[in-house]
Parts: sequence; structure tokens; C-alpha cells
Amino acid sequence: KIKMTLSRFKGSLVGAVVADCIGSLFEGYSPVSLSSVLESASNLEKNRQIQREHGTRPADTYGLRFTDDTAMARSVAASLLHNKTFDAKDMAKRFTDEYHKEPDRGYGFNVVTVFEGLRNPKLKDVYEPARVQFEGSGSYGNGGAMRIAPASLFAFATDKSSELQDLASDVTRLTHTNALGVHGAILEAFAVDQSLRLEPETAVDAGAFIDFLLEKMKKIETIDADISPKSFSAKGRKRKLDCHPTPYTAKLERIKELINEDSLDTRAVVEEIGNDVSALGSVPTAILVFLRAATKSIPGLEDKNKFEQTVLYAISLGGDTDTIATMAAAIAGALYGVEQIPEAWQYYCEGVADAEIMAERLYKLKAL
Ligand code: 8NA
Ligand code: MG
Ligand code: MG
Repeated sequence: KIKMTLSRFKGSLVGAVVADCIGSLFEGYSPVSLSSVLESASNLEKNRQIQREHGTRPADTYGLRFTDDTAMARSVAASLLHNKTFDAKDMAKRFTDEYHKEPDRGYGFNVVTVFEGLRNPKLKDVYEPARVQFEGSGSYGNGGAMRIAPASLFAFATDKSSELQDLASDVTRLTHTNALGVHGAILEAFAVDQSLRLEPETAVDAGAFIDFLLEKMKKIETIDADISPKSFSAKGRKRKLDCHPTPYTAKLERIKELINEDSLDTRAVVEEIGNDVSALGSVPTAILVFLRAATKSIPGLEDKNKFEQTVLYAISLGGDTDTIATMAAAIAGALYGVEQIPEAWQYYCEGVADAEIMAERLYKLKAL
């Protein structure tokens, strides 16, 4: 049982890394054909086979780089591990140091302004640079949600899951203060936490999983809606469900219906739920992907295991592929464990070894 949880911590963080690396090959393409996604995955397997047999091809020739999603998740994990608690200044410094060390990781167009602001030595309030983004409405991008999984593991390990909502909000507001960006990160954080609590031997009850998230989001959306009306402007609400006064709740209700449909059209998912860089247009999508793959066989991916189905299906939706895949994989890996992540994927994706170590260290916080 104990070993099981460790494998699920690793599954979540390592899963997020490989999904980011593979997903980034398709970022921005819409639509993406499932066959091209399958080809990328099978190339990894083939190269690994050749490499094994002949030992001729160095790993780095075929290595896939991680992007901003992983770069920032690593900082979240490292900061929580170093301080054994949330330290806003320390985490912000890790974000900016990481960015300035390697700015070419595919960061969002506007978040880099926040990094510049955070570097100002006279800065008094570490949340200020994020707050002034987009004329004071703050970013609603998915950059908060894409990095939140380590916070879920930290809260789980330290028995502080009751504080997960605040932790996810604090971690996110360092760069994203728009309610839609913050709520998206909270939703992803709860989804990872909930996945860690599922019985791995029992079939996933998608309805119950969504009901749990609905209960949380209903409360969050109705309370915060009154506090920050500026965050709830029409901006960034592209789809019909986005315009609902409680949009995450509305989308989760709709996803509950969609995942039960016999055949689920990719275009319908993209048009109704989304595949873009906004949190509202990607976090619910990641949850849909996880639940659909958990409860149904994805057409064309029948011979793949559940973790692979989750990642490959996420990427096939196109758009912000690395981020939707990384979020879905963090949830899926927390259920299936690291054993379901193909060895070839782990071998060729940059940052896997670090993710594994961080998962282990987070897990060990349990003993404290
Ligand atoms: P961000 O905070 O810069 O937000 C991303 C984008 O969302 C911004 O550049 C804006 O276009 C838009 N946006 C966010 N908030 C507002 C607002 N209040 N008003 C108007 N527009 C707004 O960056 P982030 O950290 O949230 O970005 C995360 C995503 O960007 C990730 O997918 C990451 O991988 C990266 N990325 C994505 C693509 C892609 O094509 N999908 C390409 C490069 C980078
Ligand atoms: Mg990225
Ligand atoms: Mg992305």
C-alpha cells in the first residue's frame, strides 16, 4: 500500500513531464491527427529499441525538451521542498531565476512581463507584478494550472489537503491573478488530489469524480464572483459555456454528460470545452480527457494502456497540447502510477529523473 502511493506520486510528476515533452511537438496545431501523435510515440519506442540493440544512438540525439510547464512545476516542487511550507518570495525567485537561465522554454507571451517585474529589487509586494497584468484584470492563462500538481502532492503528503485551495491560489497568484486563472489552478489541484484518493483496483466512477469537483467549484465560483467582478468580464470567454456566471461549474456539468456519450467527436470537445491557453479553455478539457480515457477505450488507442491513452488523446485534441496533456497526465499518473509510463518515454524526455527524485522527496514529507 505504501509503495503504491510512492508510485502514484512519481506517476503524477513524471507523467506530467513526459506529457509536456511529447505534447510540445504539437503545440499550437489544431487539428492534430491521431496518427501523427501515434507516430511520435512509436518513434520513441523504435529509437529506444535500436539504441538498446546497438547502443549506437546517443540518447540526446532523440531527446525531447520540456517546456515552461515543467520548468515552473519544478520550481513549485523545489520551493515547497526547501521551505517545507509555502514561501511566496522564494517561489517567485525560483520562477524568475529559472526563466532568466533558460528563457526559451516556450513561456506565455505576457507572463514574462511578470518575471521582469519580480526582478525589481525595490519590489515590496511579490504579488504586485501579476496583479497589474492586463490593465489590472490579471492573466487568465493556464500557466497557474499547468504547474500545480506538486502542490497537490505536498498537501497530500503533509496531511494539509484542507489547505490545498489556499495553496493553489497562492502559488498561482504569483503570476496569474484573474479569477479564471486562479480557479482553473484550484480545479486542477483538486483533480490531482482526488485522483490520489481513488482505489486503483476499482473502476473509476466518473460521475462521482465530477460531483466531488462540482461541490468544490460551486462554492468557489459563487463566493469569488462577488469579490472580483473585474475578473469576470466577458474577455477571454470564447465559448457559450465560458459566458455562464459560474463557468467551471457549467463546464463540469456538461463534461459529465459528454464522457458518457457513445462516441465523442473531437471537434465537439474543442468547440464546447476548448483547447486554448486560457485556464477555462483547457483545465476542464484535461479533466474530460482523464475521465474519458479512464472509463472508455479511446478509438485508435485500444492497444495502449490507460496512461498512454490519456496523454495521446489529450494531444490529439490539438491547440495547447503540451499543457492540456501535462495537466491530464498529472491526474492520470496519480491514479495509475509510474509503472504505466512507457520506459521509452521516460528515457527520451528531459527532466524525468529530477521529477522522480522530487516525487520521492515530497512523498517522504509524510514521515515528518
Ligand atoms: P500568459 O499569462 O502570458 O497567458 C497566456 C495568454 O493568454 C496571453 O498571452 C494572452 O494572450 C491571454 N490572456 C491571459 N489573460 C488575459 C487577459 N486578462 N486579457 C486578455 N488576454 C489574456 O501565460 P501563461 O503562463 O498562462 O501561458 C501558458 C501557456 O502559454 C502554456 O500553454 C504555455 O505552454 C505557453 N505557450 C502556449 C502556446 C500555444 O500555442 N498554445 C505557445 C507558446 C507558449
Ligand atoms: Mg509549455
Ligand atoms: Mg502550452
